[in-house]
Amino acid sequence: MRSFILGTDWGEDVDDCLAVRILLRAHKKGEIDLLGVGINTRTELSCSSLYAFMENEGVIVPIGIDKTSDCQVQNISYQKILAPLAPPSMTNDHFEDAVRLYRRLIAQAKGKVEILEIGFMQVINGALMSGADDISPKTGLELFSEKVERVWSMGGKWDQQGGLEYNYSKYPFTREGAHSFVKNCPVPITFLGWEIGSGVITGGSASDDDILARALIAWGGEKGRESWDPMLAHLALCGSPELAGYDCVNGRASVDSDGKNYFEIGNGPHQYVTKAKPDSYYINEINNLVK
Ligand SMILES: [Ca+2]
Repeated sequence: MRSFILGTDWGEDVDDCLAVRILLRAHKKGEIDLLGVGINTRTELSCSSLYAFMENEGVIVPIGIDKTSDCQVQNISYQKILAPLAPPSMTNDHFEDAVRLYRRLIAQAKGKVEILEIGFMQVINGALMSGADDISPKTGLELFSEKVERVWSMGGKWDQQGGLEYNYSKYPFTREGAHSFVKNCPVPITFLGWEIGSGVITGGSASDDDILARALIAWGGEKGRESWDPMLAHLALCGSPELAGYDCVNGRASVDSDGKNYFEIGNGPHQYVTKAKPDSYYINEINNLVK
């Protein structure tokens, strides 16, 4: 069975809720092993709201959080709805540091691990650049080389050289994380860029008593939300661009220190996807996975 770790900027945008649901459901059905979820943003309600969302899905997996993240989440509306459903007095302090979680899950995995990133890159980069510690005598680079099969990243804007996208450019620490990770990662990365999910609206068909609908409404997405993150989850679960309805462009990607992305087509460890089907195809696929 394929094993996954998920990194999310939980709380920033509501499309993360759709992606988390898709992965939790696949885990619950025994289709994948979701080893854990690392949160790369930080509010007082981060971990408790994610825990409550998992509990509502009927499956809890380990949660970690970047305890030093200084992002300023503007709209925590769905965290406010979810957090009161968590056990009383649960705080971020009850959860592991996200870089340690990544190291531990990768080191302890029996086989290969795939990592999905639907938010900022400082945690996965922190894990990659980490040194030996009490978890493992191996460096992050050694752990990734030996145990990580592939990274799936929602980020970048690949229909133009110098594209600028939120996850890779929002804050100085996200720019540095994306720049370093794409440069140093020793295993293949598949990118799904901003241009893929833009305008593809999903989630609006969730019934009113569904916690997902309540999260969408709280956030301001009554009719659904653009599908960056659930499209990456769907792509990763399918396991290849072709099976998920995409073509791909192969080569070598880079992200500069300003967060702008570039791509050199040819032989290389990277690929970004382009749509091979009309938007209605992806909308149906994702709505079926989250309804
Ligand atoms: Ca996200």
